Amino acid sequence: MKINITNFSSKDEGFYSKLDSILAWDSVSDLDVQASVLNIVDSVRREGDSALVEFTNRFDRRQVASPSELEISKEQLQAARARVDSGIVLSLEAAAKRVNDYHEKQVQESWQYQEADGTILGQKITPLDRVGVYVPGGKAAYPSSVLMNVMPAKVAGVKEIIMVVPTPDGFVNDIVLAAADIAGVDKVFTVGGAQAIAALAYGTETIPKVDKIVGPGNIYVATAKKMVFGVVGIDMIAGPSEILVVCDGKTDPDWIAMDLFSQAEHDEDAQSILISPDALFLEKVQQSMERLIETQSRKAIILTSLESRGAFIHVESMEQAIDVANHVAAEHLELSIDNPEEWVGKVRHAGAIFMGRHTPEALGDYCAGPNHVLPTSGTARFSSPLGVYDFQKRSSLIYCSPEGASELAKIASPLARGESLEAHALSAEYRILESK
Ligand code: HSO
Ligand code: ZN
Repeated sequence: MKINITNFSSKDEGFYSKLDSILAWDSVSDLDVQASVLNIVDSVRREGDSALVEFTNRFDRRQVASPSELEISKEQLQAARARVDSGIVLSLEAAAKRVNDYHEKQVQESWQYQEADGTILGQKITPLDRVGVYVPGGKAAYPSSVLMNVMPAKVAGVKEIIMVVPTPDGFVNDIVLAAADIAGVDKVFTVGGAQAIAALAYGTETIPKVDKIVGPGNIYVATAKKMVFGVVGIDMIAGPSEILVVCDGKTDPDWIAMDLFSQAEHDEDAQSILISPDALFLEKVQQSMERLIETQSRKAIILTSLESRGAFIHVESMEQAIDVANHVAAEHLELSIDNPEEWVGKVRHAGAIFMGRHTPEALGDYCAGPNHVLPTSGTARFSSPLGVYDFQKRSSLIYCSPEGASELAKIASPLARGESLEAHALSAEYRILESK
């Protein structure tokens, strides 16, 4: 079957503006959505459980009578885990172990140093007390995302992890519950949407108030997260997933076709881009895609994604391929080339860099170890993958010896007087030793 994918070349006139036009992603939330989310968030903040139950019954088509029915017990999590195919459980356990081991390298330690006069300065690291993890329901329910959001919080030492997951028509995915059990989630509630975000942000009689909310969600969830930011911390507002593959033309075209499909199958808005200095290779991948699409269970989603947002870009050289990759700042960058270690130093902007022909994004999505929650929509220019550092915070430490205080006061006092803050000046000056 023919696939109409945008094809262009770095030699085309206005190349970068053409590129920018296919990257453009409008993430501005809709005003109607904002109005309804504001109403939901405000009702849950004021009325707590009663509003939470009412919205849950309305939006998820449930008949919850008492808020206590919203909690999934530890026993229910274990029962779900027992129902899941043992091969899947083993893979979840193996993935959890690898994700844990990788994230342990990210743990930040407190530090301090002492100056000659005895003054001590430092930084104290403390994990967050309580975190909420939002897990989408329905077709976007990814057990792997449960691991990726929960494991770094665990490694950071977060005391309590609360997971929320919508259960439309009462349906809950057993593999998601098994993943929650394996990752060590403390409490699970079957609520979703903006009402779940509000419940986590403000607390209700049943849902404990958290300090930070992480995890992906639909437009209602994203809008609610933006709204409660400041009351609680949030991770990021993720856009559709993207992959950019740079290939020298020597990888099996079927492999590259499938790597592009693997991103496209996530949703119609996902974006898959292939860049190569080898024009003939681009044609071969096109042929592979046209043959392989027929075998795909998510064919319709893949086609919409590729035809609306996909692109093949022919460049003059590998240098130029990397320049374009830096311009895109993709969530996932595959360097499907002979010597990725020679080129990786030139990559400045990418959420995750997959090095070499044997490193498809799919392995990183599930189990290599690094996090799959990554900056999207070009935000890799200034932000990083979700990690342990998102669940730890820093406090500054200052201890002044009498001599140290006296010396610092001599610096501080003129500055305080320059700002006309007399109490500051005096507070510092009282500590000057000679003046006593
Ligand atoms: N590629 C997705 C993560 C994922 N893939 C979950 C499969 N399951 C966003 O990085
Ligand atoms: Zn994926």
